[in-house]
Amino acid sequence: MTELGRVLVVVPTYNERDNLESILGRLRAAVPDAHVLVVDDSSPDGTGKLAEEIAAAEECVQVLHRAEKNGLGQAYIAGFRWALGAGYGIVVEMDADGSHAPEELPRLLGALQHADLVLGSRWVRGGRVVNWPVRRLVLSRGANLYTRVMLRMPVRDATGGYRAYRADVLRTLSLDEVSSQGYCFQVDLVRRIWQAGFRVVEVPITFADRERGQSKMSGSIVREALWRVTLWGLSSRPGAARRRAIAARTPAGT
Ligand SMILES: Nc1nc2c(ncn2[C@@H]2O[C@H](COP(=O)(O)OP(=O)(O)O)[C@@H](O)[C@H]2O)c(=O)[nH]1
Ligand SMILES: [Mg+2]
Repeated sequence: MTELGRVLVVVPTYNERDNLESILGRLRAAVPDAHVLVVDDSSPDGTGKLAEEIAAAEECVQVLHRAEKNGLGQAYIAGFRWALGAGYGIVVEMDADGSHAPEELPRLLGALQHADLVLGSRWVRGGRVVNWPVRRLVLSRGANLYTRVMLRMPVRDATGGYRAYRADVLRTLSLDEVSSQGYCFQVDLVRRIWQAGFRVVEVPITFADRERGQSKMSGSIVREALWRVTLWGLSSRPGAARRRAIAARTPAGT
């Protein structure tokens, strides 16, 4: 419990059986008051069943089961709705695979006292990435550079998934309109929140590559991010709104 209310950590899972117990144990030790919602997309490896077993033993853990793998973004939207319905004051995003150290969460929560959204950032001074293959480093740096330029948004790590939101900020968003499925969901939310004028703060984190299980990153996730960021960027250029207004006024056939 903080001044801002109860904390819910939303942990999306797809085939994270070998990681779940460890991450939940570390989280419990690091932030004993936090509650957890595991959002599992019917993982074939039985992560959902394991989550149920943990939830039966630990009151602070709950599970949201989804019928099929529908992307990280939609799993988070479902988790956010659940969190807002249950009246939490702070909603945290954290991966299940150990890349986001629960021991760093108190620092993110501390920064939220003076911010509306806190991003755990790999790409600010003091941020680090451990053991990531070069192609992932290049992808992350490239994606963040492209995002920064296209959206003219002064954020160094808009693609990361270790964050703390004030629930009141999530409440102002039309979650129905967020159609991002994959990891571009992260860019989508920070963009909406920044454009609405809320305070977005980055705090450095050390991101370590997973030791067990497999990454779900894929070509289609990268392609979705590329076309969506391009579209958002083009539609928010100065003049774009004016051009749209002029087009709307121009009679058809002229
Ligand atoms: N529920 C759900 N979780 C997902 C999905 N895709 C990825 N995840 C989870 O999101 C987190 C980040 O995914 P990960 O594969 O580690 O991505 P990477 O760190 O970028 O390689 C992990 O906890 C995954 O289990 C999905 O479609 N549905
Ligand atoms: Mg990962």
